[in-house]
Amino acid sequence: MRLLHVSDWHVGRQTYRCSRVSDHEAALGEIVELAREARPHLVLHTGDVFDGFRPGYAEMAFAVEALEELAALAPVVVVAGNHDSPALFRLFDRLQGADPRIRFVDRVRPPQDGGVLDLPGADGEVVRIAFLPFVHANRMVDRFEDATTWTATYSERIQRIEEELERGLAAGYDPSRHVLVFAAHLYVSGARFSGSERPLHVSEAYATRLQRLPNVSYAAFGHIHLPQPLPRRGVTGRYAGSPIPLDFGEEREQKEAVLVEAEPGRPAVVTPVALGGGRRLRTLVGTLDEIREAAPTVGDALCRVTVCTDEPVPDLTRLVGEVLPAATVVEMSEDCSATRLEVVEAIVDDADAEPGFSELFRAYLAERGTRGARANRVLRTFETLVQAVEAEETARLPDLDELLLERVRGS
Ligand SMILES: [Mn+2]
Repeated sequence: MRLLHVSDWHVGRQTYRCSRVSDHEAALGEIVELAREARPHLVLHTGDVFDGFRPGYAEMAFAVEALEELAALAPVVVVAGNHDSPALFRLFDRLQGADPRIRFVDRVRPPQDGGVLDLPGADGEVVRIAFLPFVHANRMVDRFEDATTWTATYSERIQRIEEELERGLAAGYDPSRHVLVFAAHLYVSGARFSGSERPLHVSEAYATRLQRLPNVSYAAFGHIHLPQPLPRRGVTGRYAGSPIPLDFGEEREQKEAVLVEAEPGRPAVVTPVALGGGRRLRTLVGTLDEIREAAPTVGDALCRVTVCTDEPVPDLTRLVGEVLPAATVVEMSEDCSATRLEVVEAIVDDADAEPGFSELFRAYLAERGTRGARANRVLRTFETLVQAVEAEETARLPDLDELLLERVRGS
């Protein structure tokens, strides 16, 4: 049998408030095209269909349409990720009726209650899949646990669930007929991140081991956005990763979907298939001339741009737009040497003393600069204000109007 494994679509995602609809259209179009060519017997989505817990109607329609296009080619099973709403998945599942073409697995269930499913493969084969949707650390998985295990670590609890699912996979297992698959939305310790995963949900508290992963032909994992094999020798499985780069941490990642050829009693053959993944993301830092030189390689990428200047340049946003005509600039900043404090003197006499407001502000300006006005004037004004507050008097800032004007001209 042939399996198409996809994951982490994050439909509805914005990058720096820039819609990613066109990128999702391109990437999901590629996935549907790949399914048309490869003719899988099953499509498995390992979670985070949506970016938000309450997706908008347009996003729901968009994702469901993509799943329907896949379902026209093969049955589809979707496992809930940490970004997905289990309640919404339950509702979607209910609307499918008794013999659904698209199944939504909302949460961890015991094997006999939907935790393990038998689906038809090719030539009388049976694809037997165990599901491990995302488990929040603070939720009870009551049907798996008695009260004595509530204090176990997340990893230990997941291990118990995996053991239970393994018993379900093994019940009546026929090596000449059954292909075993494990589908999870889970962080496995040792996997490399993209940086766009929700930080808490890839923290050490959520790290699990693959010690007790059921012995399956293929383990389909979601949650980590960088496509990669599972971090353990002897386990055949992959994180399919997200189909588009979701954030600037993923600039250089090759996105993919995974095709798996599996036969009963044989190791699976796993083939990652490269996806174009919509527009690329680029971070550009340099002088305007350097950015102009890089322009041919930038194309229609989403860009984060830092322009290095000697003096504040008015109208910089327009100038950058002119040198990168096809790009979408989602963030623009100016690194201007005149607005940075060049010399940071050690003013603190007593090394153990806490730094005062002036020292902290000076350090901030030295690091971040200002948005146009000269740094020394900004620092002087700030110090005048601090002194006025300390002396409980009204500050006189004869300089302020001029300073604001300078800032306006500068930006
Ligand atoms: Mn995700």
